[in-house]
Amino acid sequence: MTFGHEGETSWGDDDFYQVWFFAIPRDYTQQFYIRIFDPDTGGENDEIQGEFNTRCLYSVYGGQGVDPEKNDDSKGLLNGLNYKGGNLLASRVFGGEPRYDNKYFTFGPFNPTAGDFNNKWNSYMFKIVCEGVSGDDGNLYRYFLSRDAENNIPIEGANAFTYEYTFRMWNDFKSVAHIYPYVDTGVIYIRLRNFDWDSDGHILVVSRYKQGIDAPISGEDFWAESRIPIEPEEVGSSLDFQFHKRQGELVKNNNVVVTVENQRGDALKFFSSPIGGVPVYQSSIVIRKAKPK
Ligand SMILES: [Ca+2]
Ligand SMILES: [Ca+2]
Ligand SMILES: [Ca+2]
Ligand SMILES: [Ca+2]
Repeated sequence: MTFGHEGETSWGDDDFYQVWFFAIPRDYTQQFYIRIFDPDTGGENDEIQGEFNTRCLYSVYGGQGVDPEKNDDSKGLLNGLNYKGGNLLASRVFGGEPRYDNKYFTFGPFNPTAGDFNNKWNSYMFKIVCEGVSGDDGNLYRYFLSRDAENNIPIEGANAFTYEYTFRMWNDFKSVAHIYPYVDTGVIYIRLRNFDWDSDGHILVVSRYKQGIDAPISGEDFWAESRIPIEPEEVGSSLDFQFHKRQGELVKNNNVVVTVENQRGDALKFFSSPIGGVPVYQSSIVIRKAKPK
């Protein structure tokens, strides 16, 4: 979710832009595409304020300056820093465009080697920025990193991550939203920050070690922050952050922002398919003595 920058942060977007990264594994040597579902602001899915007058600029970057591990500014966490590091490979502005309403637009093809190579991940890094350059409405959209221009065909071993995720909660009571941050070696605790949660339910942190820790949520137009300790048993696995809606009166179109960092300030990557599967709490094994006969 990204709002036009003339919007109000109380609608759930703290900074009116969003940065996402794609990591393409080195062994993938074909071209690829970045597909955007409902890139326009208008018609289906989007959130009107007054009349639809929002334009969003999407920009794709490759080359040096993209990799957030080498260029801290690239993360897009702090306003005013140059989060546009890298070479501009493609860009397009969308206003209200019925042609792309509730449909896909495709950027590309791109060559993997046009990315910023990261040795640790053995991957080429790309970045896409969506900015609400005018207007005040909310733009809901979805990215798909694809092998194909016309269909969503995933690239094996690729992933996407962000340092600050702005999204809309479900518009029903039952559905639970999840993110699955991966806990790498060396993590002692994580810092969860959330913005404009509108006191909508609760955040539950589940792992194979945690049965469910409640994290504080924010209300209207402010950040809440908490520290969650990480146990050695959780290193090398994914956490499950569950976003449960408040029951009773439905909080509609609840747009929120969430960030998760480790104790060094490095963001944890959110995987759409958690590594090692969705974590399941393992209750301690009860060792029973054999019954005396
Ligand atoms: Ca739309
Ligand atoms: Ca408007
Ligand atoms: Ca949209
Ligand atoms: Ca909100």
